[in-house]
Amino acid sequence: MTMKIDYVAAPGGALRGRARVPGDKSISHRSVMLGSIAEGVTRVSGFLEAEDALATLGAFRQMGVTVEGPVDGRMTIHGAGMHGLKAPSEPLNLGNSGTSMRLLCGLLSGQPFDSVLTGDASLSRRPMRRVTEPLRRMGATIETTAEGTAPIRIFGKQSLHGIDYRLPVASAQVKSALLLAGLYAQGETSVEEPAPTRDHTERMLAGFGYPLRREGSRVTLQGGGKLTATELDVPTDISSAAFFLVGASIAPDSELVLEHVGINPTRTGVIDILRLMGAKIEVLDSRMVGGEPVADLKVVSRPLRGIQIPEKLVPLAIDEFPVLFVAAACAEGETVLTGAAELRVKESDRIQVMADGLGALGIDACPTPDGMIVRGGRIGSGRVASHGDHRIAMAFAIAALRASGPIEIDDCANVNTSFPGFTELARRLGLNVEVVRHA
Ligand code: SPQ
Repeated sequence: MTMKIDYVAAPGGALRGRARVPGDKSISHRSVMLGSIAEGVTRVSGFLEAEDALATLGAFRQMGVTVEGPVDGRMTIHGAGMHGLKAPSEPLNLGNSGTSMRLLCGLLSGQPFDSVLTGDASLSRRPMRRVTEPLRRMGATIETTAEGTAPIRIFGKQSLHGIDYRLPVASAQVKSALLLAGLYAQGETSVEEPAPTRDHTERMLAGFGYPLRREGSRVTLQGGGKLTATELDVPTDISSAAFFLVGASIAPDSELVLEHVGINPTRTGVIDILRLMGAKIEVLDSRMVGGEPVADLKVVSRPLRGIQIPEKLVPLAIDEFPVLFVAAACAEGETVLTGAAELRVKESDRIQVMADGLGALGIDACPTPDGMIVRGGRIGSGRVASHGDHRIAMAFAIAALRASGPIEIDDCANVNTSFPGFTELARRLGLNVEVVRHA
């Protein structure tokens, strides 16, 4: 019988001290993927040892790649080369991880063997046509269910050709899937995005010595090259740091320094949005680490005000909205989010689930088709459902810092997909959150 995990977060408290959150999830996935198809030995440090990145690692092990570790975030990948992956004998189960599934659709479309990708109930509901449709245009043979969801069956031995594709939605996962397929395609693959999205794939390909051209909103590569092994130091994940950036902003008397955080400009929308709301966040000691900008972030509590969130910041903060809605609930006045319909197709429908949870805690949160209107108020006590979504679970734990009574959060086991040790770290910094296990 599997154990269920709930959280009970006690009201009040302040966040103080210094902390290092775990490694960046997006970069960790990509380190395994590119390290596995590179020539030579890639050494990785700072790897995120959480379920999502470990699902990617497990998939490459099933395809014959030898990896030592990870131990304390250190891992050695013995690259199999562009054409060295082996046919997996069983379906590749990617758990809860959309990034693993979508990026692998691209990479596996170019292999000489067949493969099947599966996931948990949440991943099996998420839309996959956004990757399978352009991959078919590149010559891939790839099947989904009639609803366009997993399981996904990819037929190997297809000859791929490059395409020139404009993304209909701003998505780093679709862009990355097409670039990974493009490595195996004849000719050039170009992807143009309607708004900037995280560019870790492009940066890391360059780090592995693979030439690519970036012109404005378009990135282009030529198939048939090779990747050369390298050393990678994964920064800590700004999407995990975000919980504490909001927590320390809303809890009076807080002062926190978060160390070695990735501040790639395609990920820092959360800092910009919080600053527009009046937060005090300082970026200290900015430096480059392995092709990615990194800094220490100092945050001190400040009263927040409601804002209209600029739509251009939405893709740059896409995973931070659950906790940004908590910031909005603590702000003076109304916060309005538009242009964020993508939130409805994440691990849960993050608009509806957050509106329901905030509503249960007495906050006026009105969901709209592509966003939410949140009126700041007094957060009450109550029970909320995370729907198995890691970011919802952590967001409501943070909300307790300003609640009038305890907040009980259902179904929090998936916090381990992105942030192992969240409750321990939160307690050390001053948030009193307990884990309750039951059958
Ligand atoms: O991997 P998964 O499940 O899709 O994870 C999420 C998250 O909240 O951790 C989204 F639910 O992050 C995505 C992010 O939303 C990770 C990602 C990436 O690494 O390329 C890109 C974003 O998704 P998208 O659909 O906008 O490309």
